[in-house]
Amino acid sequence: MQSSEAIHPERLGSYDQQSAGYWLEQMISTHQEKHTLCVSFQHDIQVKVRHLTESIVRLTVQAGSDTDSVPSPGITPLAAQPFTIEENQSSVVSRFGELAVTISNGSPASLSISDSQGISRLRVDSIRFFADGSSQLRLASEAEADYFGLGEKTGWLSKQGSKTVMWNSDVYAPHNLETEALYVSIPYLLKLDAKGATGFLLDAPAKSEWNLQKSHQEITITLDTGAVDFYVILGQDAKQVTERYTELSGRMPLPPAWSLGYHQSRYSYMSQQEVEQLAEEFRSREIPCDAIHLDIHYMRGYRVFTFDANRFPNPKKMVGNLLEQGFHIVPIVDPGVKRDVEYTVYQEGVSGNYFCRRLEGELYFGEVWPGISAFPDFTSSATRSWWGEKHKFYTQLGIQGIWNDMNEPAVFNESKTMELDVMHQAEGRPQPHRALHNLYGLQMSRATYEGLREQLQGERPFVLTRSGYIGVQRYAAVWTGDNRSFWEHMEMAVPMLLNMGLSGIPFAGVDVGGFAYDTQPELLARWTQLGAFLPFFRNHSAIDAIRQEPWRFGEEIEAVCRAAIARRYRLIPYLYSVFAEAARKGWPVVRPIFMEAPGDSTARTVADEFFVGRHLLAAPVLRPQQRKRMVYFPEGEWVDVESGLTYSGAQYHIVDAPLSHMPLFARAGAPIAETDVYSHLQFEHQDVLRIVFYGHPVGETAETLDLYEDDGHSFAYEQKNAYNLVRIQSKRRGNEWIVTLDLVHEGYSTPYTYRELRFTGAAKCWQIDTDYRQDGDDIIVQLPVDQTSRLILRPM
Ligand code: MIG
Repeated sequence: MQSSEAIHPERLGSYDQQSAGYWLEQMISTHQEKHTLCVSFQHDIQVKVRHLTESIVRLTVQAGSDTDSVPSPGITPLAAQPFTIEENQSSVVSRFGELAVTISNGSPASLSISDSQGISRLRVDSIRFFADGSSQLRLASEAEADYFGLGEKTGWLSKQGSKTVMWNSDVYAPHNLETEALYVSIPYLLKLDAKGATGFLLDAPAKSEWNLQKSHQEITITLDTGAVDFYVILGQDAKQVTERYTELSGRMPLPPAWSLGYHQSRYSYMSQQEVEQLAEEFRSREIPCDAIHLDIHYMRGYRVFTFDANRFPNPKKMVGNLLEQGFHIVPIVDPGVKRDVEYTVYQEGVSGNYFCRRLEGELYFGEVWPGISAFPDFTSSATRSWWGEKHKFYTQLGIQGIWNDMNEPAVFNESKTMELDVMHQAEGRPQPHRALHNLYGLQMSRATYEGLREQLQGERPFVLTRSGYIGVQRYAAVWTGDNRSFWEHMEMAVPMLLNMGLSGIPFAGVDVGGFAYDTQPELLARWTQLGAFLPFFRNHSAIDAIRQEPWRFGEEIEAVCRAAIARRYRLIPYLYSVFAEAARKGWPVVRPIFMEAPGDSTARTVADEFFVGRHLLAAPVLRPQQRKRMVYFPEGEWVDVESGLTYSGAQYHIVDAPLSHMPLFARAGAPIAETDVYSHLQFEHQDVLRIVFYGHPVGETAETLDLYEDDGHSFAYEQKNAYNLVRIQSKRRGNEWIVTLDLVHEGYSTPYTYRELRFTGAAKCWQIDTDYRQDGDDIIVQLPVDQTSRLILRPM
């Protein structure tokens, strides 16, 4: 006897899942709802267009007229603006500011976004919906366009030719060119072509697959579930688009100064005694260090919000003593809460209904370090406040920084994460994990940041996270997870971090020295030199790898590492100003060469050098035994900050790269702010501020440094305007070299009374119209901090 199952539709052979879909096609009607343009299509599909600024538009495409896709928590909502509309038989055009959207009727219908000159910048050729709830977008592409961004990905700087998956994943290994998903998902592309720069941001917390590999003609994006909800951002160049993109995704608040210092970590420093000895070692060896991280062994049986009393008998004393010596302790906090009925965090989580549950009501359990564990539902604000509140356990000990790991979330099972049907409450809009997976890390770091912010009474929190989504920079710095001690992994770090910067995450870094695998002396030296110029600078190694503190490989390597770390500390006033720029404008701290040389087509391909801010060009050494390297310099002149040798730009040069230091170049004549090196960073004790000009400017356009200064630890900069912004400009006017200092904003009283201007090598060829002193060939001028100044240098 056969049952009805015998004629199951999917067994009949004619069923083809692909063809079961339908396209966005056949426009039916248009209407306006306040500042939203609504266009109805066949199959009950609605396209909604909202112009958010003169250069940013949001488009949603979804089935059913009564639902309306809501921006995810990755987005900082911007209100829709009024627009004009033109309609004819075959298209609808909406326009506001620089941007127009053209919806062209047809089978399929297409969406084109064009600029004020009417030039199409981005075209969605088709959108297709499948019966299983997935959908696919095809973006038109052209051979001359190039793509960047996509957040934390392996591979080259250009994303043309790559295939990638947005699905936050705990990937211990491998991190190689085929690794499609890592810990952070930023579904964002920056397109560069002759017309300018264009951003494409897909707000999809569910899985999406991006294929830039098929051809140069199209990009396909397949979305597992949910509405098609995306933003297009227009601009002239990468800087402008990044600034606008971060209006949408949010910007980093200023981190505490200490977090810009050197961090030492290991999986794990096992005891209080070991941590205290480590700290002593840094101070006695005179290697600057600001933070020590505690990995999972500080806890009692991996229970978060506990210390193991045997290994860490007196955490309060330890934290206090170390703080006095200028070390911050950063303990790891994972999301999994051990299922232990005698553990208060577990009890509270259950009774407060803070953990993820199935739709039917039972708790979800997964295995992680503590064994069977429950997982907080960070999509709910009640859970976030509870979790944030729990951090009193740490803040009462004097801790100001927290390290969030395993928050993809990682689970020890085949899928490596939570089951897809586990529910998230999402503030009254419950959805399964499948739809919200990529939000988990973002929402956990948000809970952590907000909790710390409340408890630290005006001090700035530091949060480090492994997982994240659009906007993670609002709450945390990101490190790129479990790399290995391979030269190739150090090399890969550069394009990875540059693309993260373009994707809105300015404060990011990689495990210096490499996490897994045994590092090598020369590799550690070169990696420390590179790390010193990456935004987040932490040496970290795995439990089974050899130790890799800076002194582990003898005196020569130790001296190289010490010098590299000290170099960063010397440049902190410059670096901090670049951070402040990232906080104000969203520009990355480390930038691809093309970002500061938009017209230069060679610059677009350079993936093994980068800018720190606008004026420092770092050329890390990425090969063993390499003592020279090729460096591409964009237009202008460039001065090797160690040797003083000058290189002219718009060409490659071979430069010396001795083991002692990484090749670093300053834009000739541009202001670079430096200070003296101390064991740790404390702006209130900084007694020298030096503005150094390496070489002299060649062009008549002013090169600017907006020197930013504040106390480095409080929110007074935000709440009381307690900061200084000094605009320092340097330029040529005919034969003369003119340097100006303008006090754009004064609100912070510096510990020093003079700023020292140092013109390196200038005594040989320049004379200056003011009091100065000479140090070798350098000219030194002292300027009182409260004075606007103008200096003129003339050739001798
Ligand atoms: O499965 O806490 O990426 O930095 O040392 C390993 C132990 C869990 C992964 C993190 C790594 C950390 C390690 N963690």
